[in-house]
Amino acid sequence: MITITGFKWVPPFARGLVRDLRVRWALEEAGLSYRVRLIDAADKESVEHRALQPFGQVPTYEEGGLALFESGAIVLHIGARCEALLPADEGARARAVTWVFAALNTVEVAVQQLAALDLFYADQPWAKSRRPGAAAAVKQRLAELAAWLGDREYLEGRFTAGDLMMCTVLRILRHTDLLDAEPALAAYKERCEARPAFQKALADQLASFEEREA
Ligand SMILES: N[C@@H](CCC(=O)N[C@@H](CS)C(=O)NCC(=O)O)C(=O)O
Repeated sequence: MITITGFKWVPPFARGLVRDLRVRWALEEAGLSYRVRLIDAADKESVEHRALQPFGQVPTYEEGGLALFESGAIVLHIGARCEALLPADEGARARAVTWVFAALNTVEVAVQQLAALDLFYADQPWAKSRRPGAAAAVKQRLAELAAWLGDREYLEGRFTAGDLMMCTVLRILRHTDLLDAEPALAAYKERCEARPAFQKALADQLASFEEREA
């Protein structure tokens, strides 16, 4: 049985964004059954959790004797068992992997810097002065991504793990209006979110928070 980790509770601004969503979504696309171990702030500092995730974060993935961390690595591992995530054709597969890295290493870097300023440090004077530059960097990445997407439905024409990852990165911008400037990109994000596997993953993540508050 596959076991992944998520958080027992996060503040409302983070719900639906916690990165176990990526893993849940990939597992749903792959039709693999799994259980979710929900952890709290104390658990994430435990020796047991640090052995799974050296940085004390979620998600993690365990199956048999294998333990993985980093959402990108986990999604690619699941993708190896799911043609909907990683195409069988070698070249198409390499392109899908390329987009996973682009999402995490080129787009998320800019998006996360802005999100950190807005969501964690908004009241700090240094954050206020850095925000215009951070927003400009995101706008540039969004424009570049939109230019690539053009009239494609997905980054490589068909849905892949690259779209899964890119969609979850774009979702981090939901507290801003930056995606409004790129309607094709907003529509692309919504197309990815309309997938039944995403809907199930999101509903399950949100349900675990709601259950705790009921
Ligand atoms: N690069 C990691 C980032 C994981 C990450 O940032 N996880 C957040 C939740 S979305 C977390 O655990 N934050 C708590 C912490 O960093 O202490 C991945 O993609 O798995």
